[in-house]
Order: sequence, then structure tokens, then C-alpha cells
Amino acid sequence: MQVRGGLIGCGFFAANHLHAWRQLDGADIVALCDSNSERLDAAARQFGIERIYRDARVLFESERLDFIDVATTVESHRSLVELAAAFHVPCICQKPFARTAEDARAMVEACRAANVPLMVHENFRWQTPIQAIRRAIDDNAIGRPFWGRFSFRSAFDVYRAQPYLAEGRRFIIEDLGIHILDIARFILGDVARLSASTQRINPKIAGEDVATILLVHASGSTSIVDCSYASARSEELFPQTLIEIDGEEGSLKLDAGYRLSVHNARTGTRQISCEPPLHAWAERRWFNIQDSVLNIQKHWLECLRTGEEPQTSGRDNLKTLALVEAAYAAASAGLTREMV
Ligand code: NAD
Ligand code: 89Y
Repeated sequence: MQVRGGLIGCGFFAANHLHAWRQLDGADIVALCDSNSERLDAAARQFGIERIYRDARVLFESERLDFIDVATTVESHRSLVELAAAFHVPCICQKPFARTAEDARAMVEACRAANVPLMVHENFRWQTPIQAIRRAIDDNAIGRPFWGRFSFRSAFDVYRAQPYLAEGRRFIIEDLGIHILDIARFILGDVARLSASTQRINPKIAGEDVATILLVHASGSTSIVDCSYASARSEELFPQTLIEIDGEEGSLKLDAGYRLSVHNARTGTRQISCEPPLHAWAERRWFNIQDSVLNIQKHWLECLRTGEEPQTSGRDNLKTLALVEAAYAAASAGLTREMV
């Protein structure tokens, strides 16, 4: 089955979506939309897509689409998702899905009422090494997991390609921590409570660039999510997430360079290379993320075909967004015991 998709928002990250759609069997992006003519024309030229729109409503009125891929920044997500629902078009929406829980719930409700699937483009859990960790746990390689650390520490200049990241009152939890919190949910399950602390190290940005979050999962496992864009290290690992999981019968460790060690107290240690494929259109710096874009889009096509709910449906993403909100609330309330 060949489905017809449209894409709204032809900025920095959308090129990855468009490359991945071109590589995947089963979907054609037949129309593009961006309110910025230069970006719209550049994407249309690069990907050979002739049907272009500056106004999303006109796109929906003019095209017969099987789905829409929204790759704009968060400010426009609610209006575009609600527009998709109004036209009964299944919708993918980039992260962060929404700025507030109220917006997110309204978007989920609009798609539910219109009976159209809604997936948040929460791609990090689709990275090759993260999927390998999930499989190792499902195969009972380390027994019941009881502790984890999900760590993303970098000093890569993300502000160059995404200048808006330097401008918001909120930064690393909303932009990047959201992915790492979603990975923590994916690996250790939903979260019962959390505490958090944030710092701003770079004086040139408006929001926080360091966050340390302690999670207690509903299963009883504990984990730490730590993120930084202020950490110059001997090896710049952007955008790798390093992970440690301890289980009752062993442990997992995802090190730099996508090297996964799986240790079982009875059977010993296995080393697995989880390096993602480097697609023809990908770049060395971003290839892990780029491959996960392909994987999540493939999952969407599979869900459209089978009618299954996407793993990171809008409904599911409400829980990841709730963690983001709770982390900011905990950090600002400072709910810790004073020791001095
Ligand atoms: P960008 O600013 O480069 O591009 C956004 C584009 O959307 C712009 O060209 C803008 O003109 C267009 N746009 C905005 N509102 C519109 C509307 N109502 N109608 C039509 N066009 C509209 O942003 P970006 O850096 O490409 O980021 C886009 C989203 O992708 C962000 O939410 C960001 O967080 C996310 N992102 C995700 C990942 C990931 O791995 N999942 C990585 C980077 C960025
Ligand atoms: O916007 C962010 C994302 O989603 O992945 C990495 C990033 O591009 C910068 O933090």
C-alpha cells in the first residue's frame, strides 16, 4: 500500500524527515507547507516536491492526504494538529508535543473525537542502542532491573542550527531531557515520583542547560536522568545517550561509540556493537538520530497499515510531558532537605 503524506514545517530538522520518507517504501510525500517561502522553495527543490503551500489550511483543503507530518516548532503544534483533526487526517507531530498539559490534552482529544491516529515524533527510543537495551531486558539477560542511569552530557553548539533553543525560558528539559525521560519510561516503565535540580552555566542563554532528575518508577526501580549542554569533555559525544542498568542477575552498560556490555552473573559478559547504520543521506555527527527518524516513521507506516496505536501516541506522550512539567516544578520548588 502506497500512502500519500504531506509535511508542514520545512526547517532545520525536517530535512531528516524528508530523506527518511524518501528512503522508506510505502509512503510518498506529495505536498509541502511552510509559511516561510524561502525554506518552502528550498525544500521543494531539494526533494523534487511540486505541490507547495504557504498556508496549512489551504494544503488540507487542496490535497487528499493519508497523513500529515508536522515538523514545526512547538508554538504551532496545537493549531496544526487540531487542523489535521478537523480534516480527518492522521497526524504525526514533532516533540515537544505541546507547551502545556492543557494544550496536549486538547490535541489528543481532537484526534480521538475525529477518530484519527496521532503519533508524537519521539524518536530517541527508536535509536538502535536503545532498542537493543529493551530487547536485552525482554530476553531476561539481567533479571529484573532495579536501577538505571540515563546520561546525556555535551558541549556541542546546538544553538547554531537551532537558535530558538537559546531564547526560551525553558531549555534543556523541554528540548532534550524530554527524550531522555521518554527513554527512561521506555526502559524502566512509568514514573511514580521524581525530584530535580537545574542549573544555567552558559550566561548567553535564557533557560537551564543542566538538569539532574531522580526518578522512582512505579515498578520500584530508581533512575537518574542527567543532561547537560555545558559539559566540555575529552570526547564530545553529541548526541549519544550513555546508559547503565542494574538488574537482579546482571547489568547493562551502553558506553561511548555505541558499545553495549551485557553482563550476567551466571553466564558472563557479552559485548555488542549497537552502532546505527549510516544512511546515504546522513552525517557522522547526527547519524544515530537520523536513523531513529527512519525507524519511527517506519513504525508509523506499520501502525497505519495495522490500525495499532503508535508506541508514542499522543495519549502516551502525555505521560512524558507530565515528567517534563514535574521536573520543572520540582526544580523550582526545591523540595529537598536543607543540610546546612
Ligand atoms: P525550524 O525553526 O528550523 O523550522 C520550523 C519551520 O516551521 C520554519 O521553517 C517555520 O517557518 C515553519 N512553520 C512554523 N509554523 C508554521 C505554520 N503554522 N505553518 C507553516 N509553517 C510553519 O525548527 P527545527 O529546528 O527544524 O525544529 C522543528 C521541531 O523539531 C522542533 O519542535 C524541535 O524541537 C524538533 N527537533 C526534533 C529533533 C528530534 O530528534 N526529534 C531534533 C531537532 C529538532
Ligand atoms: O532539539 C533537540 C533534539 O530533539 O535532539 C537534539 C536537539 O537537536 C538539540 O538538543
